[in-house]
Amino acid sequence: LAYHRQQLELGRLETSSPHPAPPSQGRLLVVDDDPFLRSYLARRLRLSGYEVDEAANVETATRLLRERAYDLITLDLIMEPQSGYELFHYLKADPTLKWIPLIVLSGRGELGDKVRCFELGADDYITKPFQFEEMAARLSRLLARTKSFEHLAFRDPLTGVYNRRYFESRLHQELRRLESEPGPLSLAFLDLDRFKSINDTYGHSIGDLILQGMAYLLQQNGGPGDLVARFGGEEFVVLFPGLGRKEAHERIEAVRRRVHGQPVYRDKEGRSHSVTFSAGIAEWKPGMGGDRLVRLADEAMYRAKETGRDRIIE
Ligand code: GH3
Ligand code: MG
Ligand code: MG
Ligand code: MG
Repeated sequence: LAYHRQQLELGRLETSSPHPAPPSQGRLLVVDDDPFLRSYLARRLRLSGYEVDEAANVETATRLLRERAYDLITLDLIMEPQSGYELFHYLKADPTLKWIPLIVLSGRGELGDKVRCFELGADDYITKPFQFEEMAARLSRLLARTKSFEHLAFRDPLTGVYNRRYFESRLHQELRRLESEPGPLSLAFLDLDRFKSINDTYGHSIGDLILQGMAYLLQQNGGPGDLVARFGGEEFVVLFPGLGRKEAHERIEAVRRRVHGQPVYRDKEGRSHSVTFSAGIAEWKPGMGGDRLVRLADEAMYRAKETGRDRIIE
């Protein structure tokens, strides 16, 4: 166990940069038609460590929401030509958007508006004028609660990468995005080779450490837009938005070489062994559903098994 941990530590040292950028506190969307309030709020939030996008109307907000994932939205109610209520209807109709935390920031203080917003799914309601500090404190609390909930719901507890549930919802979201903006998207399906015999020979806890190391390497080698998830027992998937199958193949090949060359466990005679995996790559084509894309990658992975393992097939 200690030996394997040491190997993982080495991997970490190699790749960690000496001056990492401070992590973002989250990506926010500020929707307000008042340019002064909007830029004031955006500037203060950026100074507090958030990444902030601004939208002056509902149309811009919906476009931004299709293009990228947000951690929280602040929403003005009185806007032209569509009111903030229209954005509620858009968000709540979409399973991938309906749970984004939302704070209403409104000049309307009537009880009826407040109740209606909460009924429509708002998480908080702040009336203008407001003090930035109070608003930021409420926002930070809401984000923290959402993050811990998402961690439980969407992460695999053993490896820390996304779970299958999250992968499937993101795949669905990416495919919808491609309907309006066509582009490449590829998927890799990985399965560790002869993993049962590693478990049988060295025990389940060594097997668990190897799964953790594998997840770690996949994330280390990924680009910023890639999504790594544990699909099942010793199976991982990597979604590559914006990449064709050749580029996706190259990314996974880099991982294959690294895993292949890295001694992970020692047998009783003291010999070092590495773990290998077989992978299949599939590229999305217009009209293809998510299930079919996964099946194609899985079928390619099986061909990699049949033709000798430790390889990648498109
Ligand atoms: P192949 O090369 O054909 O994929 O052979 P394999 O042995 O990897 O395939 P098989 O599907 O027969 O075995 C998968 C093994 O993965 C069986 C199971 O014990 C192991 N496994 C699944 N989940 C976990 C886990 O969370 N921890 C550990 N340690 N092992 C796991
Ligand atoms: Mg307004
Ligand atoms: Mg398997
Ligand atoms: Mg296997």
